[in-house]
Amino acid sequence: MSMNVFLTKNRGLLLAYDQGLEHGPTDFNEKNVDPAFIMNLAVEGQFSGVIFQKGLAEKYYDGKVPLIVKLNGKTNLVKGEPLARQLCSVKRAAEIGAKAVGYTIFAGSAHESLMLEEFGRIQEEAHRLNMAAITWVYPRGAAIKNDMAPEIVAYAARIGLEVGADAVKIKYPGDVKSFKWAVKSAGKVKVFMSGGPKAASEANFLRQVRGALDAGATGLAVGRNVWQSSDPVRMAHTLRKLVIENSSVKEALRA
Ligand code: FBP
Repeated sequence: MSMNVFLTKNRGLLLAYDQGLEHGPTDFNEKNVDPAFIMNLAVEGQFSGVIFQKGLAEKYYDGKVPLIVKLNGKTNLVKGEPLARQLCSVKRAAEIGAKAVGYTIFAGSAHESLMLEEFGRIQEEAHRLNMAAITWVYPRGAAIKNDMAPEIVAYAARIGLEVGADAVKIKYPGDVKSFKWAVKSAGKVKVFMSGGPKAASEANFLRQVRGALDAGATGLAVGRNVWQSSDPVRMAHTLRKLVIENSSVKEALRA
């Protein structure tokens, strides 16, 4: 299924806002705790898509930016091997207006088979309804010693291809060469770099994004590095220059 609705010049910049479930409001401040603020940011920041859980999408989605509904999720209150089960049907996501569904697979978890099986079903349903299926592949659990190790990141990318995803969201392992191998391992699947916690230096974060793009990534799915920024709209425009306009870090910072 095509990711085209989320792409400009074959690139995409997605705004992630499912952290309220994954981490709780500890990630938020007075402004960004309000999903309406994020919806406005998605529009003003000219994002290619916005990612919400069902609850936020039902109450706050305004139809102005393509929607991805995240179908599974978990809190961080439960310890042990990670498992995130389906919380919203593909049909319901389509009714709310989603053009794609998102689903996290914790590869390497003792429960990974449940998530692989669930995603398999979701992918088929999504494609029947003409929607793209995006998977966040996060290697995690006691068996995973280092989720940023190049071979683990490449494995995550390959899982996206094997399970029939249209796009896969993975972490940046820190260098272009390793990410290039991950992108190659993903084959025809579009690869999105996952943002991560707010970086100490904005320039460093931009350099990582530039590295991911140089390695062949389609784009970036980012949350905290934008909405925790002191000027989220400016940060969004800087990232847009980098991702969509393919500019250098220097040019993007000048804009
Ligand atoms: P961020 O850019 O804020 O990292 O968002 C990307 C994301 O994948 C979210 O969709 C998700 O909630 C979060 O990261 C998962 O974070 P963690 O790696 O801490 O579980």
